[in-house]
Amino acid sequence: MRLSAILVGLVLLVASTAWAEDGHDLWLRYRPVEAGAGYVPTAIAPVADTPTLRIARAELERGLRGLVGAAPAGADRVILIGTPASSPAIAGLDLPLKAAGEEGYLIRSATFDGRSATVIAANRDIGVLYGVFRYLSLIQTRQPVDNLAIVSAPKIKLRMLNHWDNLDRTVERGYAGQSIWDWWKLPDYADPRYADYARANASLGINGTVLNNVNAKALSLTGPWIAKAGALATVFRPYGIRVYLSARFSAPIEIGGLKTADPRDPAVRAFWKAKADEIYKVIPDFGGFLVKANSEGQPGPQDYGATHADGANMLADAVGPHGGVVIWRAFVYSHEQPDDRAKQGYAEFKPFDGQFRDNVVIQVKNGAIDFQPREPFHPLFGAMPKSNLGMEFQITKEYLGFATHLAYLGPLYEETLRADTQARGKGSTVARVIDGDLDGRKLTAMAGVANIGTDRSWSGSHFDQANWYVFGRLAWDPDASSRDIAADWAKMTFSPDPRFVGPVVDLMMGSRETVVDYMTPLGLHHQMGRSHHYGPGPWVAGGERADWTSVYYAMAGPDGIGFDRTARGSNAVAQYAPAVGACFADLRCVDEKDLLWFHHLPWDYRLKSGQTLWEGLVTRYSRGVAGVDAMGKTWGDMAPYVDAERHAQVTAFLKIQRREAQWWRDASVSWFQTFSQRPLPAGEALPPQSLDYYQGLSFPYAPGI
Ligand code: BDP
Repeated sequence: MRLSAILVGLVLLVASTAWAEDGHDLWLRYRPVEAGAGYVPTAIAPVADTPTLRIARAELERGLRGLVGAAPAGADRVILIGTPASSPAIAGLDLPLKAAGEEGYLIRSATFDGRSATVIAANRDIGVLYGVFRYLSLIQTRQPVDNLAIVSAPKIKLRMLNHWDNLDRTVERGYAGQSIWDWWKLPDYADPRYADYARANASLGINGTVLNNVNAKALSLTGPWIAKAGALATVFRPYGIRVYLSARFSAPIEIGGLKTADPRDPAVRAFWKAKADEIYKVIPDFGGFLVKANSEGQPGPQDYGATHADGANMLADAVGPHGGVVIWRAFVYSHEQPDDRAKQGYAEFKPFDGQFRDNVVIQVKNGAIDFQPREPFHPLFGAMPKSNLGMEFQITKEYLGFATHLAYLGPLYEETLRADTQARGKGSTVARVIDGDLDGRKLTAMAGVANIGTDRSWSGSHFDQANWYVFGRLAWDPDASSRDIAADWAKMTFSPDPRFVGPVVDLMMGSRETVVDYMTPLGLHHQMGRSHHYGPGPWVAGGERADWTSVYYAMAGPDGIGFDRTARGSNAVAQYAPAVGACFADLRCVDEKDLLWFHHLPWDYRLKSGQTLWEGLVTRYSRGVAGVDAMGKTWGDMAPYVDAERHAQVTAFLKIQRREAQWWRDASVSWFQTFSQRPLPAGEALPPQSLDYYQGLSFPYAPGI
């Protein structure tokens, strides 16, 4: 009796731990498909023994075993994987592999040795690995695999993560624990997580990673640290991932014993050449340098009266002979410059179009300020046809509620990529600028500021994994639909049950707009708490620089609210193609979602709804709060489809988000009402606390700084 009770207990324990999930498996869970789903066990034909093909084969085996079970001996279906060079069988099929390019793949249904076969072929091993992940994802998302004719190749060449990881393992704007790079134990010990990380990235086609913060330390370029980076590069290599380092521009002074870092100085140039040679000895496929120069106090060429082009080209000449690139950030602005911060990146870079080396990429943030919940696209896109322009998105949610707010960033990325710069006439989308199509550029890039850390879930929350995922998918194909990607992710990460996928994809697709509503509706921006950027801080003023305050951006006063970027104001609209700028400047044309980004308007200005601006603002804040309520309700209904552990975490985080959305609404309404001097619209609740209360809150230990 007692023994059987123990046994039952044990069985229950095993069953529940088998199904408890902590998110560590990401979208690569490979749980068994439902009986009757129509997938059958499949044998894998012998595969050539190269480092990458070994990984591809192991992945295929692992995926198939998990999803459909191991194939019995003599299974009548077989999968062939490889390249024509490594597999005579694949060479014999004479496949049209040209379209797959360097990194793409082809998946075909065929007959082989009288058996029905699936062929996953590529020109290079890495394409085979990408193809294997794609094939498995078809089963994971329950698509038919019997009659396949897929060709896929990435539209963007450098698809990379930027880690803002410091050498002490803190992560700037990181909300998922410590840095996954255990620098202290490197290079001697390579944590198994590094391979898991590479595997997850390879499943998306990400092929580069910048290991350290753009606010870089010169130390990371010294011998011992190059060795550490080298150990990581060794792990990542078979997964097709190259390592890059952020370079501190003043390194020649700090670690080279020079008096200057002037890019025109021969000794400085020699320092960087020698440094590049030293790195390439350890890391022969080193990707290159990422540089933040003359921005937010970082050193740069302008300290010596030289230009961004001088600085970037000097580094490009150092890494160029080794095949490396320099990624030079356009996120530059200075508080000594009185002009609108939104104009400064364009003003500093546009004049140098055509002066950067071929192996330089100018990396431009999606918008002209800084990763806000919503920004119009950056005016540099389309404005530098003779330069390589890359995209920088933020995956970590510095400005969208850290790890605890649910905000799927797919729609944000898609909104930017689909925006029409009209630079070469209609249809000149940002996607076409950065995939090189618009101006025939070959070196193309898309970077995402990573949200990865030591947290078991990698990203600090389950839904934040979707942001890593959608970033990778869009870097492969910037024209893909964020809704389709959300559906794939939800099926793979949680459940393919349509009763789950439908509501959850809708929830995800609306989530970012909900955050915009309760934080910064109608084109408001930069209204968060000072320095840590946590919570509302529309009153933030004074301090070391005006362009780090909220009042600089909202310009609220008794006369109204919003930043006038028309010709009457800063004239930032003039940095866009004429038709685009004219629309932004015209109240009849500009989308209301960008209204206060471009216009300063009276509180009684009439919105399209007929409400006054003040009423519209308040109702949008409240709509945001209601949006979180609705997400909570939907998620509650999803309990039958999700394991208890992950369901509980998402539920708890949604409660935090609900409370903080209310706080954003109440604090913002209280503050702006001091200027509008108008009552709240009928039915709107008064903020429960005084403005003093909201202003008095302080968060010295908020994460991410
Ligand atoms: C801002 C962050 C800051 C970064 C900076 C950058 O607040 O921590 O260093 O961007 O991109 O968003 O360089």
